[in-house]
Amino acid sequence: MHPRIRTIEEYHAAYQQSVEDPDGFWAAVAEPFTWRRKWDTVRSGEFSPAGNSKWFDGARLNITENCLDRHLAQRGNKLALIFEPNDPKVRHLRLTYRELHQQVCQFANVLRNNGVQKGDRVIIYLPMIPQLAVAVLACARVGAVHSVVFAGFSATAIADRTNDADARFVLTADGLNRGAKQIPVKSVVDEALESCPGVRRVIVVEHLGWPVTMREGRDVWYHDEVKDVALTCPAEEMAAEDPLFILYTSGSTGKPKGVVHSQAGYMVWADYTFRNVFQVEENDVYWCTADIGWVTGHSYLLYGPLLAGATSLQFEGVPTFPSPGRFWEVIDKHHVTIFYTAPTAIRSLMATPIDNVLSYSLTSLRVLGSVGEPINEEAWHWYHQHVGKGRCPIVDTWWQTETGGIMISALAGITPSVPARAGLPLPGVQPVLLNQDGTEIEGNDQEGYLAIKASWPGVIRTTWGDHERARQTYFQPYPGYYFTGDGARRDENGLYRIIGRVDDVINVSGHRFGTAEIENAINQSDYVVESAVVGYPHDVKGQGIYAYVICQNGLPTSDLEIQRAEASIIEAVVAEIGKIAKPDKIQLVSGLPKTRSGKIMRRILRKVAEGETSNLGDVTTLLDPLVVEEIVAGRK
Ligand code: 6R9
Repeated sequence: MHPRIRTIEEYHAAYQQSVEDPDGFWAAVAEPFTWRRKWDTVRSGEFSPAGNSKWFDGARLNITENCLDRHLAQRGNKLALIFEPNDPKVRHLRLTYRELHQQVCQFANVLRNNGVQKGDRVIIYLPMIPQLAVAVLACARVGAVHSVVFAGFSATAIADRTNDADARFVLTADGLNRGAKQIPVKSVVDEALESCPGVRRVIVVEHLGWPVTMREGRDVWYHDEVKDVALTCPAEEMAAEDPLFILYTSGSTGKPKGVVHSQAGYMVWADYTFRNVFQVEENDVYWCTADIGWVTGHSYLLYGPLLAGATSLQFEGVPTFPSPGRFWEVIDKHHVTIFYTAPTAIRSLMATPIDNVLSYSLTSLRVLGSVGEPINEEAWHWYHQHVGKGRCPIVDTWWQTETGGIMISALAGITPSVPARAGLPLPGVQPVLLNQDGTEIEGNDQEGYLAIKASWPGVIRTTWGDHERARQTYFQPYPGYYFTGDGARRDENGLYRIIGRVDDVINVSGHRFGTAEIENAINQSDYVVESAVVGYPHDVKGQGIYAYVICQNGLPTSDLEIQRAEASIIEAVVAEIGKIAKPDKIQLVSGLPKTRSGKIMRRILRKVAEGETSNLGDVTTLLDPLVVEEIVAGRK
């Protein structure tokens, strides 16, 4: 394995070198990878004005040679992937590095035989089964740009992403298991592709053995295609800055944007952060509970662990099926040593009887991780005491789809791990707190907008098809900095505490949604004239979605009318985005609080949703102050 930070002194030394001599620092980190050709420059490009960071430019490589081929000599028989199915009665599956290498090569050959070429975009809408991991790596092997769409998104969401990425290939399955539910995935894809004329080929993996409609000339079964292909597949040689993947994520405006990551920088960043944050050892069994459809699954279920030659567990199911002890049962069953999950999962399990966790030994655990949203102190302590039995350091990892990997976090057992603090920045990360006017706030015990001062290997390269959008979102608000969209506090010891989004993004169970995106969906309902969506504190989800909606024909009066309107609103959101974006509360209103210039005063709507109705601030600039009284009175 590559060298790793092992003491606090080594952390400080590495950090200092990464700031003073970034080229030397990152060249040394990148050295042990398999390169077809080394780089000409370590870092180039700029944040401002172009927003065009480049890392290891001139280098040539294939990331799957680094995830798989280079481990074969020493770790060929080591487990790469452990797959734990949704139903505990179904036998688990284990793949060694040699077996995973072969499966990826076979899938890659199937892609090539079906016309996939370097640079083509491939949409992957697969459940959390081994073929999802294999398919992602197969795309990387042939140089295709994968774009995984979480298999809970709606047909409309798939279609939007497929068209935005101009993808001609889709990989999917017949159906999926999620707890007690089974969902017909292929039929969702069929519906989506009615509005995607560019798609030429759909490759379908059989998982549940369900009947599906196969469209002649477009759809093929994976098991038919894989029959006669070779067991090896030469890897495509990629340039360092060629795109590796697109992952769509929500912002404060418009449709989700396709965040683009590149080959070399992303690889170095995923590997470096994985090894150092989790302090991975050769015999660890590592489990990240995120779906590969989110960035956490990309960087820390798949790429990071495989680059590091670790054993990664992939779980198809949900934390509460068949019982709320499932996570802990899986940890004991596979002797998991490092466990990485989200605060929302912890909170939902905390709410169930404590015996669900106390009846498992959990003695294999060594390191615990958290990601996706701030972890509240109560959840932190519960996790520490009942899961970690007081002896496992917790790494609260702050990062974003756009950052490619972890930015601020404890290094397990090395740098301080304090409840409700993400902690210190990783080497290479220079966080700053900014004032509204963009000046840096010096010193500790301070709060401001969180921005990053210098480029790091995993920084977003562009938003697919629209570089200007990336520039305007991340690099223009505060020239010279990458703007995160989060607010943060630097405590008296210099540890960072992430407060939450400062833009119109809501974080529901660790998943990002733009308020505008949900409003657009709600407005698709025939009942709706206008809507405004805000987040509010939610015990389990972190934030819940509160929707204020003005209906056609004024306020409905009968219960039946209200129910119909609400059902139609929910249906619209499920159809446009998916069940995960369903509003938690809907309040039908006759008007929204607007300024004279017509701007909705979200501050007021947020306060009402939070229940802080006694202190609404200044409402005198409102066009119609009476609206506020009605909204307060009708609060859900
Ligand atoms: C990895 C991931 C990013 C947003 C981010 C922030 C929130 C993530 C956090 C956290 C506090 C943490 N966030 N990790 N907030 N503490 N440890 O979640 O990416 O889906 O793009 O979300 O999530 O608000 O800006 P992504």
